Amino acid sequence: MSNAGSATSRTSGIGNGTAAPTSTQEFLVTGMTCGHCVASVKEEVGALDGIADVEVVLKKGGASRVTVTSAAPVDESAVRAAVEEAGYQLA
Ligand SMILES: [Cu+2]
Repeated sequence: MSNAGSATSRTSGIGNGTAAPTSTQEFLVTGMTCGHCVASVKEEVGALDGIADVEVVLKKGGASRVTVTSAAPVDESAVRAAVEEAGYQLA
């Protein structure tokens, strides 16, 4: 698996090496305007394999921050597809 990610995704290192299997990635999503948008994105992204949690900080008319927590890093292309399925775009 390659790490051909983007500047908007990263794997968190909580500072103590190998113990924590949890990956946190952030994505910026445009086009969201309300709680329904947030719910749609959470539902679609949350349905991806291995996703433990999806947090969305809504920014109306801008790029909303979507934080994805999972056991292992998730392919950006999978997140992009899920976001587009919900009707929005990765910034
Ligand atoms: Cu909405």
